[in-house]
Amino acid sequence: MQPSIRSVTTVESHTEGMPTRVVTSGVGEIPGATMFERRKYFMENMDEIRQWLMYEPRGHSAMSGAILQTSTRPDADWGVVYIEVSGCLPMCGHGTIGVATVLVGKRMVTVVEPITTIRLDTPAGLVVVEVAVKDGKAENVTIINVPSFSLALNQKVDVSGFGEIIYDMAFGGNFYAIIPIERVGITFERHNGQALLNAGLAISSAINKQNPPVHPENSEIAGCHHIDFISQGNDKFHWRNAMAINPGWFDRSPCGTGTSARLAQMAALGEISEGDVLVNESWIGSQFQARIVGRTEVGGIPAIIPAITGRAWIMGESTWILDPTDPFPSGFLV
Ligand code: PYC
Repeated sequence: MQPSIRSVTTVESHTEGMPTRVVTSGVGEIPGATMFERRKYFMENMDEIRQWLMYEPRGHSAMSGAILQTSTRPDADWGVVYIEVSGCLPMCGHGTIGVATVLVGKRMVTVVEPITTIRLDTPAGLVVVEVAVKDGKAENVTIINVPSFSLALNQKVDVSGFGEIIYDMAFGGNFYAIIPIERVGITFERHNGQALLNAGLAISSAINKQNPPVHPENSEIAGCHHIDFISQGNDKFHWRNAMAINPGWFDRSPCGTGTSARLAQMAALGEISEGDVLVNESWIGSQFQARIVGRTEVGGIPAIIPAITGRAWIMGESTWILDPTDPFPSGFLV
């Protein structure tokens, strides 16, 4: 084997089509007293590891992953720092479903049938995950996500090339601008992908200049990099979404934090309540189911506790090395 200046092991999974490269060893304990601090330290001092694992030629323009950490809190089993091509999200739903499936599949938690409960220390707070297990295998995963809320309804933004666009801003672990797709004059069809991504980038850039959202309890969570173009499916609880994410890719999964934000927005509009199930479908047609399992408040704003259910599959395992002569130690994006 050639000489290596770095080596990490990963378990490769996908959640309803969206990859989660789960880093199981080689990064070590990231400094920080909380997972939010560890995420910050990682972004400021170790970002070359994210670029190395997410960008080409080891990843691709829609790559995503999660670094397993020891927990910083006594009530959690594992800690997680989420990584993706765009940076490090405070919380990632599809990533959490991938992590839980890997923890069960690799027996990194005590596996109990029919339900294995895993408590994860994430940068956005404690996330409890219930894994339905049959014959030792994870069949589906339900995330009890962080409190999610509608920050503002009927906001107006002036977007170059589109004029005034009306959107709702909601939080589900990240901020999401929710926009019925017809408002940008584009239909929900695969050949319109690039046009939707361009619209999403123009809208998020305009929102971040004119009316950037700020989390009411943590001003370090700010800005909107996810535009959720929605289109009704078969009935009022079945929706399709094209989730356009900076710098220009679609979530292949229905987006766990985006589905949580959408559930919070629907709750604020009185369109859904306890007992109803939202079926949220991704750009590639895969689905999450979402339910309201509690109510609370965040910084004085009414919030819901969302439960998001989806499936993930383990695809393989890798050992990544970095040859000192490799001309692309931080990868590249084209
Ligand atoms: O599932 O929360 C999610 C997510 C965020 C970005 C990509 N996936």
